[in-house]
Amino acid sequence: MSMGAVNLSRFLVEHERQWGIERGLQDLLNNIAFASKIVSREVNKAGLVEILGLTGETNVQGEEVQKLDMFAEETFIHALEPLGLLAIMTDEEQDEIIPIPDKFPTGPYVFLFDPLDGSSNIDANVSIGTIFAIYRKISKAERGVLEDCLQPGNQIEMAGYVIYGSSTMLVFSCGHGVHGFTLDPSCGEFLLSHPDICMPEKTKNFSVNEGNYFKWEKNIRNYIDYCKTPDKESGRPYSGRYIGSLVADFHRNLLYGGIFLYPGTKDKPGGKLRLLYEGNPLSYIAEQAGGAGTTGTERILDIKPDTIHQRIPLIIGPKKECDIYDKFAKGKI
Ligand code: P6P
Repeated sequence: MSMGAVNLSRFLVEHERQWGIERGLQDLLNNIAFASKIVSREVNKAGLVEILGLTGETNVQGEEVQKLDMFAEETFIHALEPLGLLAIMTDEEQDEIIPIPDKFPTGPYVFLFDPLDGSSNIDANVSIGTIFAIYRKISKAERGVLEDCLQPGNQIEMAGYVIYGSSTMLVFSCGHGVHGFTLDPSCGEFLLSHPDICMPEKTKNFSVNEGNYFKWEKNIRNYIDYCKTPDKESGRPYSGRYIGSLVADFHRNLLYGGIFLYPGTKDKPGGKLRLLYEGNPLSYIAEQAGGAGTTGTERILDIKPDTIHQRIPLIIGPKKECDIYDKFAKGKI
């Protein structure tokens, strides 16, 4: 018999005893879900502003709506800062950490997020996403400080992403597997649609911007050539699948089995993607689903961040495939 519709808050309550999820963490995730519903509504009407002349608030102009990542950032900040759950926040759009205003109480958690990754794709109606990671405050300060935002990903309490695509999905983990919820706009609830997501062990796709091919070191080029070399036993050549929107590429590879790569280049050895807002949360999800996240020389989650906008080479995929990548990167193959 079907279990009936299970919404996010019921899922969290049902697993509270079994997983020991603190009520504060549940409240935080429920409010992240709330904020993402608001963002989803704006993302889904972005293309209509011109046609319908949607003005909404008096100050909404065409160019305002184009700044969806600013809208998303404000929506998450305004939804989460009054809750008395956060000590500090920071996000990819801000140069500095975001303190909790004095008028609000603080709490034990640290919220790091990328409000709307891939937003440059919105005009082409490509799926985009919000990515987040939640840590516990470690400093003695009552209101969090920079040190609280520079923890390694192996300290993550909860992480996830929201993908605004053909449907809006929230995928998260709090250390007990990966679970996906699909937004039912007719009732405004995220309903459990993908319990216990496991990343297939077999690599089906490889996702990389091959336009960078001649900027990579030889070892990296050798791995990409390996992905394209026919080999019956390993199922190569892998299919090339690259959307250019991280959350969309990651989500497809999580479900279908694939390796995502944004290696460093000779001019940018750190690559393009950020450790705090992309590398750590998505590597955490990948590991919880049985996969891995590596730079080619070290486990992403073990990196001690130096700065809040630090970039790292990001390779995420099936564990076996990431181990093969590491061997190529180290020149062992
Ligand atoms: P490139 C989008 O701009 C983004 O930040 C990620 O979503 C995506 O994976 C990457 O950059 C694409 O970068 O250099 O391949 O266009």
